[in-house]
Amino acid sequence: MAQRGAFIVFEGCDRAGKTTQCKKLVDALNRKNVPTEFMNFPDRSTAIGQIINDYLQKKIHLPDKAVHLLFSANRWELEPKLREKLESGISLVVDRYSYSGVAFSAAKKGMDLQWCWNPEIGLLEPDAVFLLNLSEEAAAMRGGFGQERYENLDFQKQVKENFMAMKSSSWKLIDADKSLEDLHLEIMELFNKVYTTSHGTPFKRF
Ligand code: DGP
Ligand code: NA
Ligand code: NA
Repeated sequence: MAQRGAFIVFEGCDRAGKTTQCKKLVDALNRKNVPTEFMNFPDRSTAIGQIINDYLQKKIHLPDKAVHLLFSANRWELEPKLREKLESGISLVVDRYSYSGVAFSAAKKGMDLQWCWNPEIGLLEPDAVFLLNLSEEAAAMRGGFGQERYENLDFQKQVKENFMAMKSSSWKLIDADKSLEDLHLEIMELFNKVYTTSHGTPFKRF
């Protein structure tokens, strides 16, 4: 049986460069013959994901708790696919996961971390979480927010605090205020450490 793939989650506030770095990591690993796939949450392509998309684009309104459970259901509906890929030896680089779920939902009034965490219990746990951290000043220099729900400064500050409150020893806090290439190299090194720990051998020799 193939050795299980590594499962890496990227988290962070909006505009930290997560999606770009996820895709660069996936490409680099595939070039080094580490079979790797990109996934992202919310996955807007499913029926549940389409409701989430309408909610984020402010086309519909939903109560906070209901929408939190939809985001969570979106992760659960893809859980069999994640499991299957990891078990077949494919590594996964995932752009947002349960931690975004909890950090964003708990930033709302009347929602707390524990309530938000409950529907996430039992989902596959990543080998590592890479938290891309960008100061407000550096983020502001990257241009304005988009038009989607949650894309405002006060909300994002609360989200960042929530990420910090959830952080555990398997999280790598990464300063995202550097060039694309420098950030990519740092992430490759970190991935190599995680891969070596879970697989016993590095994926590349130095
Ligand atoms: P993205 O497509 O990565 O830009 O994510 C869409 C937005 O949804 C982003 O602001 C983060 C937020 N988000 C991601 N997962 C969850 C979740 O489970 N719950 C809530 N409330 N928001 C989430
Ligand atoms: Na966004
Ligand atoms: Na709250």
